[in-house]
Amino acid sequence: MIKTVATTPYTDQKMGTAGLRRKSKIAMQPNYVENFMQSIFNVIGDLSDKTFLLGGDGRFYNSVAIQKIIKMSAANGIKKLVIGQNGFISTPAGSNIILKNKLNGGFILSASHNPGGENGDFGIKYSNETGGQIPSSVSDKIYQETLSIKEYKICDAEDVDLSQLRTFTYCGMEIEIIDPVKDYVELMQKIFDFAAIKQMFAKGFTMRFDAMNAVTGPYAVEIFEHILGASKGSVVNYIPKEDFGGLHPDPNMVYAKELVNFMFSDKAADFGAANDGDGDRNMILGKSFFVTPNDSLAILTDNFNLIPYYKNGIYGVAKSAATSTAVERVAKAHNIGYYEVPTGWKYFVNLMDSKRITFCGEESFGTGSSHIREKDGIWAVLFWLNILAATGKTVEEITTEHWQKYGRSYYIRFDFEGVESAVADKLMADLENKLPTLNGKSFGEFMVDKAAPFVYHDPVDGSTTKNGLIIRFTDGSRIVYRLSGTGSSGATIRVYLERFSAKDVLKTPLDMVAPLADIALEVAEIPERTGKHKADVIT
Ligand code: VG1
Ligand code: CO
Repeated sequence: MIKTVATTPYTDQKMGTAGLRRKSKIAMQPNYVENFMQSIFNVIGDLSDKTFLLGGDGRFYNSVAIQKIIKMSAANGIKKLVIGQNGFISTPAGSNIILKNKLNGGFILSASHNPGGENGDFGIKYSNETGGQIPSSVSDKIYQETLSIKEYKICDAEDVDLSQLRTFTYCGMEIEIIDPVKDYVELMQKIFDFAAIKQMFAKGFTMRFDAMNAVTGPYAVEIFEHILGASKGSVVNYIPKEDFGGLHPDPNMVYAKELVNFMFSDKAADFGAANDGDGDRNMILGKSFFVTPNDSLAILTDNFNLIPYYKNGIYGVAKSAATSTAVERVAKAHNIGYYEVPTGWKYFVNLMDSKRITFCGEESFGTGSSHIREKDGIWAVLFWLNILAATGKTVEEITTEHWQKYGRSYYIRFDFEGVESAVADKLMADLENKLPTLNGKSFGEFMVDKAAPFVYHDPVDGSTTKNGLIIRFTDGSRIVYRLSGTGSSGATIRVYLERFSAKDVLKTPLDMVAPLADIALEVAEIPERTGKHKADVIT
């Protein structure tokens, strides 16, 4: 039943910040998924003793791709696949399964926060035995392999029925179909004080969780409504849909509009939250109040001792370079380790494995801890609920008290989307060359302290990664520039603006960073080079 099929390479199968992401129509080309998967298998080598996890966020084309991957896994001699029922598993739940069952890795079919559907994006994230996504050294090898691939192996058999929980043999390979929710729920129950949260709901606390028609719906209904007792209907958009019901499943102020409008209306719940397509991102809202992911990371870290699982102490905390410095002040106050890494969760994995950090986060609505090796949307929501239950305070009170104690890093991200790749690359290259000339220069009240590329030396594997350009000012303000690595066409220039204020903590972020925005656009010549005078997305 095993066939060897001749193929020719695609030249665009390089993984980005988190796996391979392409327009669905690109991924649907003949042998596209097959070439990519065979390249991974070739790089791994002997597969006869390997067990992998397989699942996804349920987006368009997953149901086709998953059957291809099952048949190829069998043909390539993989020992066993553990598959989420109906092909579903969230990215954090998948990481937990890999770690808990000591699997050799896993494949999550998701383009994460990117829109889905035939005209949206498809993606594959590849994790290894750490439970986290592979380092660039491995993805580089896979990319090289995709450029010379000549054939792939596939088992010529019927599609597998993924709807029943069972273990069976298929084409000589063992398959176990698992409940994607159960183990994840058990993990959350080990970490948080479910009894306290349940009591808070019993007293009338209200929440709205927007699953954005993506993978977290079943997890959220089970945890928030069934177990914790949030009233029925607290979880909205909870049925995963192939095109996410047309939503852009990116939980932020722009794309989670329905939730934001509700939470800023007079009908608002006490607490609001949303997750992204594959369940690793989170947005936190109070009544007419938004918590930036930067502040959220700082607040969670500051309150670790309220959570049963962390109350004996935490090793340290890390953030991506583009994330605000709010958590740095918390790390100093608690005298714990503090690290700054390039954008992408894979850079946190070594720090967690070597017990340098417990918490980590990114400005892009990602927060997590060493309970797994991916960011974790529902974990962050439960952490907030646990803080609210333990303190009896509101989201707004927790956050403003935090600012009063530590000062506030006003923070805004500008995205300039759909820029021609050559234009974006040149802009970044020219800006990098210009950086040394900016040192000591003044722009109005802001004086440049240091302008340099961000270079990370991994303390565990010794690798060096360069990602982004940073202009730091003498007052602690920062401008960070980098190109997105998750888009499926063209380039997105991200400009991250941060301004610190020790005392003045109740101003409007956009007003506070406005002078930095002017400097950022001017220095990089964004309007002249891209024709854009305004960002396409402001978060
Ligand atoms: C973006 C975010 C980054 C995040 C990545 C994956 O990458 O900025 O912080 O880790 O998406 O998130 P980029 O290269 O486009 O800036 V997910 O939820 O899409 O896996
Ligand atoms: Co995601």
